[in-house]
Amino acid sequence: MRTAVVTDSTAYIPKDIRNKWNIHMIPLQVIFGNEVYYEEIDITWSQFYEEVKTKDLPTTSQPPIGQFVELFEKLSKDYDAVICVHLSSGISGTFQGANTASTMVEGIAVYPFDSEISCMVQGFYAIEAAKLASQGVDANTIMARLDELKQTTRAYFMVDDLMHLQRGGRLSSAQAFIGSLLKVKPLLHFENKVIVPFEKIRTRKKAMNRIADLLGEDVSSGGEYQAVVIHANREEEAKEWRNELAARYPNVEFTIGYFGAVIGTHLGEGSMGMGWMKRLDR
Ligand code: MYR
Repeated sequence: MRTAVVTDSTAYIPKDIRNKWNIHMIPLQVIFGNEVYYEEIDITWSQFYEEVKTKDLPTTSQPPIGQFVELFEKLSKDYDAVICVHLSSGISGTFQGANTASTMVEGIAVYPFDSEISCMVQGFYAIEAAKLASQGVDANTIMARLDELKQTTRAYFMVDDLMHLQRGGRLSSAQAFIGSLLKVKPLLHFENKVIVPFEKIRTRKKAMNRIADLLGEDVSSGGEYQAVVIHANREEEAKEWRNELAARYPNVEFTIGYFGAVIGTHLGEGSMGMGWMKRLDR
């Protein structure tokens, strides 16, 4: 069985890695007034954080169904199946779009996977899927392995200004609780596919230390982990943090990722987070 792997742009997998593992990418859109940009194609993360300095705040949009149908039809010429790994269905209609498109194509079996997260943590799933597909592992087995990985996945992040999440309607919590968070740096995470506050923490440094401790709890249970430090235009700070983390957890493989244009629209510049998952035993 020949299985293709598709993900969306919010996985923020660098192009050379996508090319290496033959991962196809469908872009989401970031919209400034009448100008529509396909992120990762028309606009990089660094260009995006420059643009928002001078323009009205943008909005975002999931890919149109036709884009999925077109890609699936193209892939059906060379593949029997396609696994498509998407950002959490609780924050975007992208996963649902892939589902709908799957009913509109023939000659290829489509397996949409709800990563229940986003950014490079979603990217880790796509890369693992692509590695397995390149070994000839069938699509059902790959989906089962991705579900296994989900049990070991965690991610926490903080924002500088909750306004962005509130404005986009992506913070799921009682209004009163959100009000009480405005004076602190709440640590956020995903629960049942949506973003909820995890803990109230007063300073950025304390929040980063808390995330590092949470990683430590998981790592101490054994197994090999991969982790990604994710930043919104704070590359130097992310590198410093990664170096501290790598010294503290020498058995974890760390990479640096970013909150690109679409996710950056909803989190705002200065956001920082980390996600991790166990490596598959092969
Ligand atoms: C759309 O318009 O469909 C895209 C909506 C994206 C919402 C993004 C909300 C923030 C996600 C934070 C991810 C953090 C991962 C570690």
